[in-house]
Amino acid sequence: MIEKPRPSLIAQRPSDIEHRTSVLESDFAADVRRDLALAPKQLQSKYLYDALGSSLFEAICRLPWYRITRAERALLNRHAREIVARLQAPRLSSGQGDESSMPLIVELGCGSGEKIVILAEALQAAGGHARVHLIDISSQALEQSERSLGRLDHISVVGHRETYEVGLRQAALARDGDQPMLVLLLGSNIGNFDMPAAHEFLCAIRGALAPGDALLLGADLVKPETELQLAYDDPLGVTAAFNRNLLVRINRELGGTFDLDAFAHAAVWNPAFNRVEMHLESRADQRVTIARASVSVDFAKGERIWTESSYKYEPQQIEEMGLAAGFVTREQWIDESARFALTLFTAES
Ligand code: AVJ
Repeated sequence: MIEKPRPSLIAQRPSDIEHRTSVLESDFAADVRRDLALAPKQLQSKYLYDALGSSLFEAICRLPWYRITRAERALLNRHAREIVARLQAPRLSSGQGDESSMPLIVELGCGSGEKIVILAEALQAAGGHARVHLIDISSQALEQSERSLGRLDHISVVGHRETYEVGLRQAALARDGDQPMLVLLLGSNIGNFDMPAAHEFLCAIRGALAPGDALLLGADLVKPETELQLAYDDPLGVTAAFNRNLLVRINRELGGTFDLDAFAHAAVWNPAFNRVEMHLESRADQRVTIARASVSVDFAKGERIWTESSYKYEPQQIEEMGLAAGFVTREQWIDESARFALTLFTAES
């Protein structure tokens, strides 16, 4: 089985920030061109999140069959005080708590910002202050998160419209000295990475942290296939719209000629890899041209474009992934009904 290519790093110095939008856009054409030439054909899942795609994802989060968001929200509500208490405790490494050093909270893939608001409110209720850095590929998601956090006192907010890797690097640069840091990787966003890439990414997070800092990881667990099918191919067709919108985006932004009726949404549970795969399946032999990616692509009837992987985990496996990247588990909270785990790690020296 061929693995999806790892999300590429965008070469970028801090002085390039004013160009970052155009960098992201020219990447889209180059990535589409490259990934549709692979066998099997692929498209990177990060491109699902244009403005409409982000709204469709928000709708998915409200579907009764997609339980990740609600399960995670319930766990966060229940344990927010414990989580933020860790931020206010004296640093393990320094041995001395400096009350003037504000904790830095970094959320990778903040989406609508609903989750970080729960933690920020708990921090505020405990009399704490924080600097929050939000990283998301979607400008709509960033604006929404900034707005909801902006209502809170004692919380400063900086947004980065970036890939995780670049955003994490930028946020880590903003850290001063002895500031305690908490990184949030929630919603099972880690599930989009294949195992080697997930390891590499957790190592990159660990590299941005100091001993005693924390990582809060939300990850969906392996569950019966029928439940996964309903979660990723819902009866209302919202997930199908979310997937097929990628073709709408290519048509609009890159001058593509995809006929939407000629591609069907497919969600496939791959038990060998413990992942749900989303594909777009060609309903006919056809040729598609994408002008601004300078490419023509032939599809056979039944041929698929692989657009996303959503890995599912065993609780123990999540701990092992953390351990392999230099973390130890402090707590693991599990919603047994939805089969979802929230794991709080700390960075070890
Ligand atoms: C936001 C990547 C965690 O994989 O479950 C929802 C995206 N895809 N339905 C996931 C998604 C199809 C979601 N993540």
